[in-house]
Amino acid sequence: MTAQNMLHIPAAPPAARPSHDPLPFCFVMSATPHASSTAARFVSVDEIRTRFSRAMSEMYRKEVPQYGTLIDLVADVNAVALQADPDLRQRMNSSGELERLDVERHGAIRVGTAEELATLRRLFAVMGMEPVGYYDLSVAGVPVHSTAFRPVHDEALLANPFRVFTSLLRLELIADAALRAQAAEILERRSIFTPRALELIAQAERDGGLDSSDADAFVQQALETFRWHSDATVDAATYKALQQAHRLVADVVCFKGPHINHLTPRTLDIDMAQADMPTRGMDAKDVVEGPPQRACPILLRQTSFKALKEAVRFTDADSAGAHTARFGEIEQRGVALTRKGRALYDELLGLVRGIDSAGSAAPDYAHRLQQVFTQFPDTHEQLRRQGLAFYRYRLTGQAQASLAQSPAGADLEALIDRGLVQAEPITYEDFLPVSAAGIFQSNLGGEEQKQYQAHAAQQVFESALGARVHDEIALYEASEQQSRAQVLAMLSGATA
Ligand code: OOG
Ligand code: NI
Repeated sequence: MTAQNMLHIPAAPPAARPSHDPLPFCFVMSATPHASSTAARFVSVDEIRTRFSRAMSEMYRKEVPQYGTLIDLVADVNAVALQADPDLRQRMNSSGELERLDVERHGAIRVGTAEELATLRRLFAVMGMEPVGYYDLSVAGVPVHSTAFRPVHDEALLANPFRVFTSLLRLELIADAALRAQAAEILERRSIFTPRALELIAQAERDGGLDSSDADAFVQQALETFRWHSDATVDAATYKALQQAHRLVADVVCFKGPHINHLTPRTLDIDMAQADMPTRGMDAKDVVEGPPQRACPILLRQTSFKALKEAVRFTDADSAGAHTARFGEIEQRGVALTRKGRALYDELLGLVRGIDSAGSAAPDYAHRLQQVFTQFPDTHEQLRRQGLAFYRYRLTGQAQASLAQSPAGADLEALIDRGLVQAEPITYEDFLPVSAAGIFQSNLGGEEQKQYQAHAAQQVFESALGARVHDEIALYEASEQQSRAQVLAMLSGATA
């Protein structure tokens, strides 16, 4: 038996919120089937999420064939990376991430109204996905604010970490009052969920889960919300007017639903994947967003192929046009940073981007990024000891043997030095606002740079959502803390 499966670490509770909080936590269904006989027939929320993520991937592969090419490229790059780096393979294997790698991906959608967002929250809850983090993108000239729906417990993340970056349009940022009213009115008229999807969500909430065939029906019905429709719901003139307000406004308002706009597999070597994209006929974005290449990857690095121009039809009989929204993206994930680590990341990134208003479009951007980030420690030992990144503690195989002979003390550092405990980086499961803005910008087609006098409006977002979002850093803190307590309890001979 390995130290890992001896530990049986229970799920971390969601981060606590102040009690004066007017909004409830989002409704969460149990990640494991209930013990009662009626509930035993339910499939786990992890299983529903896995089926849904697979179905989305199949649908998107048909809708955007280049996404299939990207999946193949990433599979090849990952195989090469694992072969070239046996330590990486070993680390990913011991953390359980090797198995999740092939199923791992995130997607993104954009909605127009509070009601749409609140219903999405309920839909994602059926699959064990909860809103994590608040991202204000208005600062980067994109009139939305966002959260990511994702699993929050360690075991659920290992089972399938599928995430959906979800943005709510901030109509109040459209300057022209008449156009704003028109957009709101168009959005009011649409219903983005099928009646059967709504019934199944209500059923899952009422009964506490879905059985296998209802889960399949739910996945099929939910898929309808995210499907691409080439028939716009407006005439060509309305599309054009909304597009002039911001291309994103047209994308959100003029269609039947929030089509999935990209899906993103996880690669182990984003630089290799980026270099390979053109050789497979993909028009890659110029720079990789996020931190530079490092020995110890931190947070998240992302790049994409540019959005495709797709034919659409407007409601005026003979009016055909084109819309640019859907693309493919790849990501490389590194260790999650503490608040201190994140502050350093933001500071260094600000230094690089602040120099030049062209931001990441400046010609020597990659070089300057690399230079400035030499100030960010790049060994796991330093990152951990300086409190910059999060780690999960485990007993090593050696610990079991030594434990039988002599009990150990409670000094974690000493235990690590003696080789009884190992610290393994906790993967960053979230997104980065500056990077997300870069991904938005590069995929709207054209040079979309608008200035908004807006500020973060997390409370407005949460009241639209009908729930508070989790603080992502608190989730990592809880995971680290729990693994530390568990290891120390094991070593002091207490039963875990
Ligand atoms: C979302 C862009 C953000 C990411 O990976 O940072 C995103 C969008 O374009 O709707 O997906
Ligand atoms: Ni993305």
